[in-house]
Amino acid sequence: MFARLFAAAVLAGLSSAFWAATTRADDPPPPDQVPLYDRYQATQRYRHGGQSALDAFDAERNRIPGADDAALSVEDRPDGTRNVTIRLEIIEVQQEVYPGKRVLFWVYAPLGGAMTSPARMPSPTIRVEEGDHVKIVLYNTHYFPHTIHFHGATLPFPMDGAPDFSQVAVAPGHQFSYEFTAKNPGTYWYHCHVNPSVHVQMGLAGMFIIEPKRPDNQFARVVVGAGRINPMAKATAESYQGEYSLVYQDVDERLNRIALAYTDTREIEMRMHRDYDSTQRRPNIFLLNGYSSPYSLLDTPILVKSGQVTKLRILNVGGNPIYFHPHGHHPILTDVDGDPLPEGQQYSRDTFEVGPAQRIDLALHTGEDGRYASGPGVWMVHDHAASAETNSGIDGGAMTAIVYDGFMGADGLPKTAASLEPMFDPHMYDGSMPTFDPGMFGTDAAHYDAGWPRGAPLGGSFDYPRRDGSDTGLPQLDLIDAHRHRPVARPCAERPRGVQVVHIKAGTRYGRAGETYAFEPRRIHVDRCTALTVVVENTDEIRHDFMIPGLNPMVAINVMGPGTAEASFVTPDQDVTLLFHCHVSTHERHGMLGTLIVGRGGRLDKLESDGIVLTSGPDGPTARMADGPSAGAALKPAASMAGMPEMAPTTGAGPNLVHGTAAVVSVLPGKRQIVVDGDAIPGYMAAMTMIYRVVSPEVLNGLKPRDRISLTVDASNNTVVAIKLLRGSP
Ligand SMILES: [Cu+2]
Repeated sequence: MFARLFAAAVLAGLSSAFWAATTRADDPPPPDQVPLYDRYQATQRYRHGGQSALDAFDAERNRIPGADDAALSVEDRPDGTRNVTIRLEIIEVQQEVYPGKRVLFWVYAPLGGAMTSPARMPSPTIRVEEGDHVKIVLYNTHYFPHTIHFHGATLPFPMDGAPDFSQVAVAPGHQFSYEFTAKNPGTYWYHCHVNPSVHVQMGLAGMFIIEPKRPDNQFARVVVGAGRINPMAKATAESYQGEYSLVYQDVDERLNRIALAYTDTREIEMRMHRDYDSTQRRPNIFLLNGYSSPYSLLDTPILVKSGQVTKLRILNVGGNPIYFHPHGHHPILTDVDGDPLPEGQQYSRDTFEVGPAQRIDLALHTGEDGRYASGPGVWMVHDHAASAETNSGIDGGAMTAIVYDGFMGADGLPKTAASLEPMFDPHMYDGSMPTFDPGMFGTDAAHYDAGWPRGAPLGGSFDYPRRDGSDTGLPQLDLIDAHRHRPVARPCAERPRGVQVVHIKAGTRYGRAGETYAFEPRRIHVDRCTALTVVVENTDEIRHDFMIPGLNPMVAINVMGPGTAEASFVTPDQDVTLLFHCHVSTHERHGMLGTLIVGRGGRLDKLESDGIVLTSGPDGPTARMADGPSAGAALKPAASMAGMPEMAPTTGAGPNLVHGTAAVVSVLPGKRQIVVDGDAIPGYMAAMTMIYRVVSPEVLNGLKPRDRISLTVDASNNTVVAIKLLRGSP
């Protein structure tokens, strides 16, 4: 059974010096030094093959960014087939689907690493080859039961993922392995089958592709999200020059809001599964590969050249049909629900209807052939259902474009007749911005609302559907808030005066009413300036990521259960109360946190004011203090702490500037915040998605999502003081 222990006191930044100093001999080496080849058996073709085999192999063995190495393994078998093991967990993500609109989703995600997860909408595109011995392990890290149903795939009954029918649904904290041999190449999908009218619509669905068998067929088995498939598997490359997976989904945001608005898991169950009536769902958001316009255009432009044929795999996850309409082109229908159509039954249309759960594969011919393709340009591709052409009723929707060679701009947006820049203004979608240039109506934006007649409507009053506009003020819960993770104390710099060991249990069995996951105990007393070993026993069959964010350097223990892992550090030489939590944000939100009281403890109010609410009720017993070895025997951690790079001062000191690079996720000038996918800043912060505060909104001027930036952070208060746009931004 898979039960890898992974323990490290992680300095934010994962500096290799720190790793070298604190990891034990049997610990894995730092992630950036792990050769990834061992996950695959290099084929003879790769060892002696040409460039294309090499490129394909490189793409296949690419690390899934943010995932644990165990998320995917591929092994050759003597009979020429392969064992493919994919480990998925369930993560709650908040995704900004169009400018200013953040929506909570549940997604399957490749097993995450320490403090990171490659989760996004839609759930990953999974690709296997005909004949593969597929094993997909579902780790239910979520607070509700879930399964995986491989829709359309031929597999044994116990693997059907139908709760109660073929299996007991996988309970929170547990795992289940779906094992089958991949048959019948084609485009399928997978989704949760527990309360599917809710769980599928929350995002628990992704594309599942079975590739035809070919010798030395190397391709990426797990594509995070969907979109461009590169490299193509061999059979596709025989007939096509490009390939895209296009996953459509409609969202009734009122459903998704429930999971964000409430924290008691009993209340979420009641409101989502009994109160919410899915027969009255009213989709207001329309996603292509997890985004709406204009982000969908940035995320999945269909890049083509004249004279090519591009394979489009289209899946409709939503509750209503989609009407796929590419401008200027008549693609040819080649496959329906995974089954290839005989040549004589293939046909072209300009609008394809795809019902819920259905898949179609299209051959998109590009160029100017006078019949199927109208020539180079930037051709809109959208769902022609009227509501699906909008973002909550305002022009937008599940839209992308066929972008010909030479029409893609350096900013990642196609070269269009007018600038697409205004589409990125959140005011466009909150109803506060006039649709057209006010000059057209003889006024300007400042006077637009003034002096209308506002008389009675002609023919008497009438009603019409209005956007409800109730979309402000959603908390951002799943992102890593730099402020909340700011250091409040640092280890004692002196030689520790004592040794303590604390044991913390983690798992579903420690949850109280309304919780799913919890630690026990939740309140731990330790002495000041003591060499402390924290032993985390995870009794679940999933991972927990114990973390003390306020300690500088941070302590994190990622432990796959059932199992035990530990880390050592020296407690601060001050009376302070530190929060510890599970870094899997869903676990923290629903109860998995506690306090480490150093000496007489200190105030926690600053941390609590950031949205963390400590669970009420009687606290558990204080930690059991083991009879530790003599002080001299356990000083290794202390010595390594002393060798740490200088960190941000805890209090009072002046600015301590650190520099890093990042990609912009979203810009929130009103809140003086920026959300970034940050690269690691050695000695300061690991690579992760972060919300930073900025010293002033002006710092954010001119920035837009996807810009590559360099940023200067005042580490003493985790505030961004300067941002520079990097050249060559996409
Ligand atoms: Cu956890």
